[in-house]
Amino acid sequence: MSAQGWYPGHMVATQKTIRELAPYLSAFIEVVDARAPELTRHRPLAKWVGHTPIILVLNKSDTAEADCTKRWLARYQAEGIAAAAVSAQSGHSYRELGRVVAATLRPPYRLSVVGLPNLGKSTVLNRMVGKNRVRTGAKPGLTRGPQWIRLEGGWEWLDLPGVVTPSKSRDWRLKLLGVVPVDPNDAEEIAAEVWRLYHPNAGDGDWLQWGRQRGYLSAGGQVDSHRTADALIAGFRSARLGRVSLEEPS
Ligand SMILES: Nc1nc2c(ncn2[C@@H]2O[C@H](COP(=O)(O)OP(=O)(O)O)[C@@H](O)[C@H]2O)c(=O)[nH]1
Ligand SMILES: [Mg+2]
Repeated sequence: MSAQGWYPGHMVATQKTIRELAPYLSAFIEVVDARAPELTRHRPLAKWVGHTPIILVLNKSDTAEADCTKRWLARYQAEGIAAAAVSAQSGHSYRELGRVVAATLRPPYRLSVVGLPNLGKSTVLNRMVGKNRVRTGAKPGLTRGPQWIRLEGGWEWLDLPGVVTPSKSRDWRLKLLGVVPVDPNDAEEIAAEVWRLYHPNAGDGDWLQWGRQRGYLSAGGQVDSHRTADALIAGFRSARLGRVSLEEPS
């Protein structure tokens, strides 16, 4: 099968849009997950954007190990990559992104948010532009195209439609992070991995005990492994089980 044979049509469209818009933008804001910033980067983006810089936003930092996130930022700084750690959902430190942009670029700041699914692109954009902002540039017939949101101080945000999809979609960590859907058949395997994140020396079925203790039982009094797996995955995602990073800077 040719490389184009399986390449999703909407990705071709997104790639085309990004390539065409790049010359008009000051930078792309690439949203990644602070728990796995390299794994959740979209590798082909660097090729698509040409000379337009990419600023990394390590979002969901409220769920990552704070020290690990600091090490990532130090590493990006050492590599000359502009990066900010934020939590767009809580609003914590989202101004950091504005500081990094202002330190890196000159106004007007023409920016667009890109990244893999579910990393918080819309949440970041809403945080930066204010939730109820009227979208300028919305004209009848153009509502599905890219829309500029213009703010004071030379800030211009392009609400770019279309998502990019990951190429490494079999990685269980991308499923756990919600970038790739969790197949119900995979949930238990992922749950066992989640348990090991918090209990490195755990045995294979130990995660099921957690479900038993919480009363996740099926009709026969057996532990309900599906429900337990879902609860572990949800507990990781919300960091209710604790803040854990999945990737360390090497
Ligand atoms: N814990 C946490 N969750 C977030 C954060 N930002 C976004 N989310 C959640 O991540 C999910 C995906 O967010 P969304 O903005 O729709 O992602 P998009 O697909 O990249 O546009 C939603 O459930 C958000 O509430 C964050 O900083 N921390
Ligand atoms: Mg979105």
